[in-house]
Amino acid sequence: MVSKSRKGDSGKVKGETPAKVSADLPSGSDLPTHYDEPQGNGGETHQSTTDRNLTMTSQQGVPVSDGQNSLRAGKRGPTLLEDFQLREKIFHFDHERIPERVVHARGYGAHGFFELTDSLADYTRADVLTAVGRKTEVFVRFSTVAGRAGSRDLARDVRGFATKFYTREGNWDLVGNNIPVFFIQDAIKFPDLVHAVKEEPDRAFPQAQTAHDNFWDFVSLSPEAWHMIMWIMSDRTLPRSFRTMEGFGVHSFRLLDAEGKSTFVKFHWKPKQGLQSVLWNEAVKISGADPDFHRRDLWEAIESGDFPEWQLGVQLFDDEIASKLDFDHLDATKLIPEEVVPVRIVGRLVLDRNVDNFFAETEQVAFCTQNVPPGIDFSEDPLLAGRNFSYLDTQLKRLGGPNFTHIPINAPRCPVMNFQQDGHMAMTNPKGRVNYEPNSWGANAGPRENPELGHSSYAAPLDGRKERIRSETFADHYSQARMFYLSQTRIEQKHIGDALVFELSKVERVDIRARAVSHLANIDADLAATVADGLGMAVPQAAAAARPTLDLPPSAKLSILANGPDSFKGRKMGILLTDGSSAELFNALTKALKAEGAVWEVIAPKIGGVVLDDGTAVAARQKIDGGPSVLYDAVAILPSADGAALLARDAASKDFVSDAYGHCKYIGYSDAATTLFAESRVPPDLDAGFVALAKAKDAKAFVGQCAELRFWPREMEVDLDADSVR
Ligand code: HDE
Repeated sequence: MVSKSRKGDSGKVKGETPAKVSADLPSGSDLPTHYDEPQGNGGETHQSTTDRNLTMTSQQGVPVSDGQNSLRAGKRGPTLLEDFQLREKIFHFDHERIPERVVHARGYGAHGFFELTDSLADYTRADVLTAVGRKTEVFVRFSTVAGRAGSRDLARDVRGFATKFYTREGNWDLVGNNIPVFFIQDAIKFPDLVHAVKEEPDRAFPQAQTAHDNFWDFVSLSPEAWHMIMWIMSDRTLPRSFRTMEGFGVHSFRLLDAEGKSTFVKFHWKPKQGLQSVLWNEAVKISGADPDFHRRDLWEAIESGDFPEWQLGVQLFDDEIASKLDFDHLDATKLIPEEVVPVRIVGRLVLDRNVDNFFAETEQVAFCTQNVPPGIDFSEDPLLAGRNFSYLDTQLKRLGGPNFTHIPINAPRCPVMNFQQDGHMAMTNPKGRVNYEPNSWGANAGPRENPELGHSSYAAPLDGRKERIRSETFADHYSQARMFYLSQTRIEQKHIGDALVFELSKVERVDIRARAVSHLANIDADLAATVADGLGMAVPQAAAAARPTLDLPPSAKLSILANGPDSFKGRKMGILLTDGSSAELFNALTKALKAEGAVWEVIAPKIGGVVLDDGTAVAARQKIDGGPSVLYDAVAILPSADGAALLARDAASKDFVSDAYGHCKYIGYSDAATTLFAESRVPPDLDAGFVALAKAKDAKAFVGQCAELRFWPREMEVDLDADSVR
């Protein structure tokens, strides 16, 4: 029997793709369907095959004849429980999710390698840090902390920067952040910190942000958090890209040489792409325009062959240097300025391969701070001690059993030999009769301990009373917060003030706002006054401080703007075109961008693209509504005269211009673009951030100018809050 394709049915015909069918199928067509074929595979988008190698199977390897129709008793009768194919497919689907990470749930990873360029053999016996030229496979996962796995990329938040080195001596996980200090000094406070920052438990919002009462309540009652507060209110928490962030191991670790001699070490990642962040107003708009902004950026850079690269730096110091510091290096709320202990560059990290599958690799990767090869060891930082417990424990919950090291992304690349066995999902139990030690099976005895090669801990002399107490060397909470603030450029200081005012304006309880500002009074009087003014309140009395704030020398390395790139390489320009745009300008601009190693996207009134004035058709990457200027580092606005008149009537086009202006971007423009500017809240006297593109040669100069990334003087003109820093 042939039944008719009903309206609302997919109307698919065996062997045809739905697209083709829908294009060809007039409504009410009499084309035959598969509905009368009890065993047919539905003829959906896939054709059936007779090739055994291409044959779909169940998880048990049983070939599947029809994956689109369940087994039923009669065409319109009940579905049968006997249908093991249906049950297996649904069963597997039901269990696709694993618990998301309790923090750092949203993340994105890539593969690459680490190459050692300078040996640390004088300090450590770790192969990964002594074999110059050795390339060690790595997997890196970047993340935000507070939001859930589906939250947006550009939340104001610390970024995780976790690296798994698959060394010849086992996995080394350097699980760091893009900020060198942390909120708290003792691991026992971590659950409170995380509860306070995440969504409030009764209402389940706000998601992925610190701008709410619970967070500011907690930190205003925790003076130790205030150095970190300065960092998270800075542009560090709004990175332009994972590629433009630094990374830090945060804690002091130890390097151990063959004799067991210890040297303290702090690890740094320095991006070759230079540091770069976005503005808050931009971040808010990017979050709507492209919630996947950072993951897309990393994916696209790697796919295009523009492999991001970082240098690995180490700060090495011993007890003597440590004893001369103004603070205790075991306190994770402190950093060691590079001016005090210089960073020595010892290697490079290159990310050159995207994952094949996000879940299998990025979601299942299990970082553990306690994964260290021989020659690397821990300091007595109490935060690190807590982490060394937490990470292993959390994997059991997330990955369901003790054999998560058998999952390919977590499996060491060197031999793994021991007598551990069984458990959920065991893939590789030891072979043979022996599964214990000591044993007397001679040549078949299996693996043995190796005191010479094996990991050994630093023989730290210990003494002390067992008690719950914080060292008085951890008591200065404000001096480095002040140092950080004073190390920023004026623009960056303004952004910190703006962020504090923004966040505290979202706090409903006035007493919490006041308590927060009382800490600022210990950090910088001007900042406290600016923020109090921004909140419309009087400056409160300074919070009681255990130690007076010291005036430490500023450190230039702490500023993003002082450590930016010197070219537009790896950046993205948005080029707005219309029909009739100048081919000469467009070609010259794209040539200059290519020469610079930059990329571009064409934005047009229609996604089908435009026809330039020489008749060339150019495809668009974005329709104007989907490609706002916040997605680009700089923009070129090159409409024809007719095109500009058209765009001047379009809200999205006007936003494109006014946002690029408001976000201090460099704007290249054709003569005709001024018609659009006149309608787009741009003052008639164009500032020096606007670059007229009349001739082909102007394009090169424009791209050169874009190396500065932003035309900062404009910020003083476009923001009411700028009055505070004039
Ligand atoms: Fe984490 N942290 N953390 N953390 N952390 C986790 O481990 C924890 C801390 C960091 O991409 C969890 O596998 C405690 C500092 C990163 O998979 C968990 C304490 C720093 C990632 C955990 C800290 C970090 C995590 C959640 C205080 C910077 C993501 C899922 C003692 C140096 C790794 C997981 C990835 C993830 C615990 C503090 C960085 C729960 C108890 C300080 C980059 O184990």
